[in-house]
Amino acid sequence: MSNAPEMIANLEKLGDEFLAVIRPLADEQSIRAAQAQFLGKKGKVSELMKELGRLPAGDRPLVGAAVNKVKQTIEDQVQSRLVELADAVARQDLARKVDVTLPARPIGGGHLHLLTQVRLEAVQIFAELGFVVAEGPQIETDWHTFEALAIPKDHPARDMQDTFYVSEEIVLRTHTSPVQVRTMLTQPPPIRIVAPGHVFRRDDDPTHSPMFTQIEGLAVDVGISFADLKGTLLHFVKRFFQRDLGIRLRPSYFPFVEPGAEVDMQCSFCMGSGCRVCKGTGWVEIGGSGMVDPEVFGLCGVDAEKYTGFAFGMGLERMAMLRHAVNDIKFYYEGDIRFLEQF
Ligand code: 2U9
Repeated sequence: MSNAPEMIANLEKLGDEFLAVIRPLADEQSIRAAQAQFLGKKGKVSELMKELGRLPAGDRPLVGAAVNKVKQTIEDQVQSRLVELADAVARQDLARKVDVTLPARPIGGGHLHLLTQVRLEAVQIFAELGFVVAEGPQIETDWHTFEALAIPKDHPARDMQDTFYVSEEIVLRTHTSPVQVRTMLTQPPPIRIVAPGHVFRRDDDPTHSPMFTQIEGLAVDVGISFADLKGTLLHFVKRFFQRDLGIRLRPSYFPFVEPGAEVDMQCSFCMGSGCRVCKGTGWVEIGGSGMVDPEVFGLCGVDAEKYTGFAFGMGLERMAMLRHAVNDIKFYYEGDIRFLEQF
């Protein structure tokens, strides 16, 4: 049968013992193991505490206080030993020699996506000619997308663009033309706008994607002529490709322009002498254009007796393909860094 002074002496001895045990330990894991050996459920302190119940009630507070004291001592020692160890590691780190003459590791900076670069450049070139950017919704009404451009529901031109329908009256825009429609409906001429943005068509092959990026332009004023259209497009091509390339306008049909023309430019790869890219012809197609059909003016609230206007459209993926020899449209959207970081 233990007595209080004996137990208190044993507890103090345990404190000293712990100190001796952890002094040589040099890592957190073994320090924690030693801590468990003394303070754990089956630890040495707990074993001693079992005898607490056999003491006369009057002695228990005194011994209880001694138990708390030794527990506290052990905790404090664990804490201070861990701090010592951390300090030692930090000192070792600081003592490491650093060769300040070594070249720095390169920091991989990001940059704008190729299509964003091309869009901003195109917008910049048209801005220099007095065009401002106009934007509109990608989910559009059938009316703004087709009807206002003189393409009624039974018109064969609807088959030219396979449309994603949200409902009977709501579509994903197949071109950015509804932006021009909305502009004409809300602001009087003179109008000079470019509408860059995503468009959607049910298409998917190496040169077509169900979503792609267009830039369309519209100029409406008194006395706008086909020559203004050609001058605008010629300036754009020369600036965008940074070469003295010619363009030609080939008669073609689009329901919203009259006359309409497909736009070709001299091949920027062979400068017009004929190569694989232009299939030996010296010319590549870059878009479509024309004079706004008076019927469209009527539908969009513009006085066709007073005003004339030209419009054009280009695919930005195609422009970037022609400038950088990209041969598959999917590269733009896959997010493969090996492709993207080349531009
Ligand atoms: C309004 C009036 C006229 C825009 C035009 C084209 C011809 C054209 C294609 C080029 C390549 C689309 O991205 S593409 O597939 N565009 O051929 N676009 S005229 O004419 C308009 C637009 C709006 C109110």
